[in-house]
Amino acid sequence: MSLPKDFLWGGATAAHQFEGGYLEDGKGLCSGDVVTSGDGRNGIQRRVTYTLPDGEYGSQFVFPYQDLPQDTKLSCHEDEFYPTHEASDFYHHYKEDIALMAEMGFKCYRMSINWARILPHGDDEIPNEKGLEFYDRVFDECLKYHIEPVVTLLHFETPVSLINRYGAWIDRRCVDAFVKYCEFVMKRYQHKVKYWMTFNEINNMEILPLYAGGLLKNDDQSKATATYHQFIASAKVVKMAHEINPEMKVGMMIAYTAAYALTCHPRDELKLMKDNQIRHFYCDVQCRGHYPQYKLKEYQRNGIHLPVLEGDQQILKEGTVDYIGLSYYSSSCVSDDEKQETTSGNMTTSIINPYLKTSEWGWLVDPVGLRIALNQLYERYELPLFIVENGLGAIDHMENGQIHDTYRIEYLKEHIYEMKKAIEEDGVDLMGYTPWGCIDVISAGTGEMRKRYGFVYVDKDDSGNGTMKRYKKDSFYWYQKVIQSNGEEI
Ligand code: P53
Repeated sequence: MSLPKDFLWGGATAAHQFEGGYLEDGKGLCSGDVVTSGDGRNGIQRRVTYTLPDGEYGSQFVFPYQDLPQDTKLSCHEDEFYPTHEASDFYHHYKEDIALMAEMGFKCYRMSINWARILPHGDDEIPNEKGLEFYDRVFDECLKYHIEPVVTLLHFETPVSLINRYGAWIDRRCVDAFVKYCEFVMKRYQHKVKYWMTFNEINNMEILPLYAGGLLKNDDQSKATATYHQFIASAKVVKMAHEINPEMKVGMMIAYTAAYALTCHPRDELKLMKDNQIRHFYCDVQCRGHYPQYKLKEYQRNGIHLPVLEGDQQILKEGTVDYIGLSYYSSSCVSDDEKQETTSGNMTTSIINPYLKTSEWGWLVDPVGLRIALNQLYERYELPLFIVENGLGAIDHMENGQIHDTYRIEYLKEHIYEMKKAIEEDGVDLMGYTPWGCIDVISAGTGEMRKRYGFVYVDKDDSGNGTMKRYKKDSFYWYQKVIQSNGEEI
């Protein structure tokens, strides 16, 4: 048995973590541009920076997140270092980078369009032609090598102007702005891009409301409202995409983990059931087209109201997604016993699983969990799946221009092995596999450069120093063989 011939091997990045050129050619600020570094150690997390009405400047942790002061305006400050401003400078290296992807044999490249590059204020009447031209050049370069672009429409990049004017996704106007932005790019690129995803890790609204929804608040009502608006926006975009060009496929995207109960105690199992509901809620709405009962009951219990307008039910129903994109890095373990010790990699917290090792950043490593995750999603929704992120964030050491990243090869090899089992033995319909940060990018969780995922090393450090030169790691040659053999040689 082997993988389908058209299996989409590739790699993934996001605009704000990879492109740099943060104000170039008319781009506006996005939420990813106003966040500093912070590796989570010594209690220092990434901070979002802002200005108060009296001109005072302040900052606050992105995680754990708290409501920002009233009338805050997000802004950059000259004394701070913002790692995404230059990032890996794909903006000026795209030809070289796409050539490297082609050399590895990529069939697809998952990337995001930065909304504020197209509409600097998020809702401009006329799109920024220079921004549109940049992505034309990127897509043309991909297509030259027969690399299929896979585009995320919003990957933690809500325009700051929308946040400052009306709180972004908390306001229905953001739905209209997003749909308009999508109309511009989908019409423009319909003959270049077939695969789209609406919101990256839509479920990150739970823990990272600034990233996921451009929210300045962290209360449950705000998050429920913003999520509702994103569901409506996504559904509208799916329908619109099919009208613009029926060939286009639009997926949702979720951060997925296989979750386990620590023991077979019924209370642990119940905890697991609830934990899975938190996760599946997003897929339930986007794949089935309506809110599940358990969520409506929860909202009712907690006095949360959804900003429903007439016709919304129909919109959700008509805009179910074509496929499910997922990120998978680790599994998690739950227990009803609150005294259980947790592993707290930044932003992913789990009860320690005695059978699993953790990465240097505290993320549980669990390849079998990937097979379980794929089966869970496929059984539940029977929609094609697409692993659009997976990988190991690790520190690489360069010796004489070489990087021997055996740990990364090991991680990916084990995950690909389980992924193949899910396809070949369990019959999961999987469209493709795009490991995260295929060329080193800035970490979303920490803003670090040294938390690297790539097959290609970018010479740059956490303070922004370096030549930006690209070096092929050992994993580059390994992945090249994997793709060449369509997953037979891992
Ligand atoms: P980093 C956790 C925290 C932040 C973003 O993460 C995350 C996750 C994992 O679910 O999601 C994705 O860079 C995200 C990417 C991100 C990647 O995980 O903190 O879609 O933007 O870079 C890896 O190691």
